[in-house]
Amino acid sequence: IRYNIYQLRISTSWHDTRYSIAAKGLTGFGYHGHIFHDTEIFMLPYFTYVHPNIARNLLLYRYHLLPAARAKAEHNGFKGAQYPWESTLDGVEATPESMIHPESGEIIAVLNGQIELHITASIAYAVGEYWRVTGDDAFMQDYGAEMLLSTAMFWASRAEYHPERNDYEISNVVGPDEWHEHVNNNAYTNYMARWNIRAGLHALHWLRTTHPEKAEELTHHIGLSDSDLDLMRDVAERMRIPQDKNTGLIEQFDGFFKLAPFNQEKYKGRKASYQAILGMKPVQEQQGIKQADVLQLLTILNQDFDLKTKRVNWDYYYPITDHEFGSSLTPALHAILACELGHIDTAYKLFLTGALVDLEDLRGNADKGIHAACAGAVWQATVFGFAGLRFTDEGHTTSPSWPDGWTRLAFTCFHRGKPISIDLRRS
Ligand code: IFM
Repeated sequence: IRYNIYQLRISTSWHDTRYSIAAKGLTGFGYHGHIFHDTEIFMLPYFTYVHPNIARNLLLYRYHLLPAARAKAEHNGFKGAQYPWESTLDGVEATPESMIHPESGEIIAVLNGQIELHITASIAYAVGEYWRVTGDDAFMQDYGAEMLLSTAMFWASRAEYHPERNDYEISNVVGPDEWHEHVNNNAYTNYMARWNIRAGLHALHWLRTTHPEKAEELTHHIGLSDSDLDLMRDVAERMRIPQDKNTGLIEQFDGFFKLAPFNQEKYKGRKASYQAILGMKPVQEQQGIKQADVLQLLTILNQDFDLKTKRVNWDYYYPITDHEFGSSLTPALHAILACELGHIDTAYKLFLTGALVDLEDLRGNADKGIHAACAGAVWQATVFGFAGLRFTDEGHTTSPSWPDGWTRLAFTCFHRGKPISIDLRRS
């Protein structure tokens, strides 16, 4: 755990707000130093809870790049701000258009820069979490509200009205599971987009109540009209979320359940990802997935879902995810839900897969640099998973799950500026 925290910590600056943390930190040339949702979803929680001033710096990096995000939205015919999937110093989309697949050697088109949209909501989510945990109203007033509203405007203009269903959809995207491209209504993207719009509306309401002149200035600055606000409310109200009302099962995207079923057992002893074994097209025709998608949603918006919904989705998606050779991002993240659902042995196995990814070079690619998102997920698995820490408006709660041999878990986090020392003993 300390090794992973060390990797996070050495990648940041105490003062500088001009850059963020690359997928490989500062340790290697993998992904060319580019910055992904890895930072906001996987690493930022550590900083928000433990070093809020660094979290603020990392969010300011995104704030400074709003002009580029606005230009990207405008270029694509949308309003507001659309952040790039891969970002560098200038915030211009830096995703390559094609690449040689590291395992299969195939030349594959990289569509993420064009259609992996959820990064915009990831950044908004990180702003929202920072505000909730730190209570830093000054940040919200000066920067956060603008980020939340500008990104909310993007989603409202990107969503497409579907007259027969009288709802809004988001078509032609890639969700976190990057093995399924050009999908419609990826549940993660739609849900996060709706969350983003609601967070923007909430921030505006807060600003109008607490600093009306600032709210006026901001709406003018970002060109937010009353009709934009009406649209935002309507999209938030009618966003399509593909979920079975009775069972709570969420369909990863329209048509996912119609794809061929996937059986991991068939590939026991394999030495590569399902995508490398099967090839790009066949993998798209099956339900095997690269990384947490629906389960990532249930983990990061934990409080939105009840236990029954978490269980039914876990039972469906956990067995069809490539935990071994898919993405390094999610095994440790899965440990949080596994703890909540009482699967402690599985949680511990997933946690070790994350904790040792670089120390034991489990994926054979540590020469390209460390897996920084995974390092963040290891911290989250420890604190949100095994300790079960949750911050609420009333304070905090813990709900420990003890892997064999663990007897104590102690750490300090900050809640609204106050240090909270947690010391859990198994006895
Ligand atoms: O951002 C990730 C993505 O979720 C999966 N592929 C690798 C990227 C960089 O780590």
